[in-house]
Amino acid sequence: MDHHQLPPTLNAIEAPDSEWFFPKIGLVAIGTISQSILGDLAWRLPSLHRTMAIHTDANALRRVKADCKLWVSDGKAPPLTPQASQLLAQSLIPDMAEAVAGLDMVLLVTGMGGVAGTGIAPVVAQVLREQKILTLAFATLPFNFEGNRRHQNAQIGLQELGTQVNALLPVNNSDLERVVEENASLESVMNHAPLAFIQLCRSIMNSVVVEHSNVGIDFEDLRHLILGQTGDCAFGFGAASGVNAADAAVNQAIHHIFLGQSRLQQASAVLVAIEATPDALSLRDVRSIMLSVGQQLPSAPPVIYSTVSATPEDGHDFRVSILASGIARI
Ligand SMILES: Nc1nc2c(ncn2[C@@H]2O[C@H](COP(=O)(O)OP(=O)(O)OP(=O)(O)O)[C@@H](O)[C@H]2O)c(=O)[nH]1
Ligand SMILES: [Mg+2]
Repeated sequence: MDHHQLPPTLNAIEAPDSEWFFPKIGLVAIGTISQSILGDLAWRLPSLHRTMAIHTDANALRRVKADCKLWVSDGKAPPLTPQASQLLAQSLIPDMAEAVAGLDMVLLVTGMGGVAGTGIAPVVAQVLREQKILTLAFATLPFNFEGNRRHQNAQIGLQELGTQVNALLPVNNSDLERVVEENASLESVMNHAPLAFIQLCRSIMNSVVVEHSNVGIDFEDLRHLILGQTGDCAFGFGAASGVNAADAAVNQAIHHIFLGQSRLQQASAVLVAIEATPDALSLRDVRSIMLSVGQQLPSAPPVIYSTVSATPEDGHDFRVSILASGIARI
């Protein structure tokens, strides 16, 4: 044998398939928002292990597609307050625990301010925390025109939810009025933020499931560094094609209404997820995107990035999502 040639076993990396870690990710949608999330948005996520819908409204639950559905009810009258739905939810903790068992991460989606999501989401989050399942919660806050009562309930619900989850990503529905056209359909307005969240998760999931990415994210980094910060999260995104697409996309993301430069500047950790068509992605683009984000971060917090070579779903050449954590509540 040529002495330069090592015996094959010395160079071989012993990594049987069973030792690869592919996190099992579930999506739990609570209340009315489950209609849009589980209607046609969640299927855009790759490698979703389980979907679950939870609601007080049996008819609404019948209409959604989910691996598992939980009706929060005493079988008589529907609960009329968030407190009443919370009490009912508490009696279903064993069912919730069974439904989420074995998952490594959950994307929990709800709308705050009504009866179902506000009361039930903190209970689900508590179950997830007890099982040490990494939880990223996305919660919408009511439009301004929905009235004070709803806003007060929403703030209470958000507060309760925030203490139970690893990371909370609130989005103000009123901000939508500034990003969508005045005469856009109600459905497209309502879907805008949940869709953006799903697309953010798609980028993240493509990055933690190694086979889809060229620069991936370590699941433990996601758990401890990005989603483990004290404070809330915010995200922004941008998409562009053609000349200077990378710069255009990152600038849109930095200035996106859900994120806003001022919130990005407060971040104590940042994740930048880049999706681009394989022939559009160059090292120069990645460097330029990272420099643009870095310039917004005076205290130089840790920044993780991932790149996925795959045409973004909306057909653009580039999609950049920025998730900032450790920021003050909206
Ligand atoms: N952007 C967006 N916001 C939603 C959607 N569904 C609900 N919301 C918001 O979430 C808040 C709570 O939703 P509700 O339907 O009032 O509450 P619920 O949790 O379903 O409970 P109920 O009072 O039983 O209907 C609403 O005030 C809306 O602002 C949605 O699909 N998209
Ligand atoms: Mg509702």
